[in-house]
Amino acid sequence: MKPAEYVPLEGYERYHEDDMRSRIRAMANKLASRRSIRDFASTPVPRDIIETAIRTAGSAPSGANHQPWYFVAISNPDIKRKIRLAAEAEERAFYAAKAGAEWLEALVPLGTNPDKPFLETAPWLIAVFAQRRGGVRVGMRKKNYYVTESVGIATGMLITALHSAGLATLTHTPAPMTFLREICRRPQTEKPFVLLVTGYPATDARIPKHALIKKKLHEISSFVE
Ligand code: IYR
Repeated sequence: MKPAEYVPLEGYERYHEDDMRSRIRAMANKLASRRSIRDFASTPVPRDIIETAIRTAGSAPSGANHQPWYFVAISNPDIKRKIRLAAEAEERAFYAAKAGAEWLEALVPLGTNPDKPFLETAPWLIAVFAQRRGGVRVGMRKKNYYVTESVGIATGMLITALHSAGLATLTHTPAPMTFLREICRRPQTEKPFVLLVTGYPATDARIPKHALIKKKLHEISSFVE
């Protein structure tokens, strides 16, 4: 095995501290305005914007740089319908009993139910898959590392990229999601991770008040200096 090879760091930008403050504040405000949306407009979103968002997600850090993710972006109405029907079937079982009392109680403030019309209304569904095996190049069959962490980070970056373009998202996780693998024709070695719904919010979109409760900085962090 060849030892590591190196190249100089390129493209890094360093800012003065006052610029850092205004940049990080602008980012904080922009990201804090993100809301998960369930009321989507059917307005189309150009494919190239979704492509750029996925390219952004693909730049995420990952275990051994194996990039253990795969994204299937769906705008086809027939496939969206298939996904809606399969997801709603799972959700009906979930809400009927499978979830259990504590979980259902936790969902009450969100007002969610088994009906998922947004899976057809929203212009794009992005199915995110996690690859148990792969490597730094496509087609490799090595073991992947920190798969969940890596795909979680990539999904966060995907949401952030879409939000920066003015697109709303919903991280949707019908359980189990195995139907996604079949509908998207992905191999057994890939695990459906999340179904990201994206598009413009409907003009009359509402969000649950519950979503506005955010923990304060001192409640989520401590500093050891
Ligand atoms: N997957 C279900 C239930 C659900 C679970 C959690 I945790 C949520 O934060 C929201 C919903 C659904 O989509 O309705």
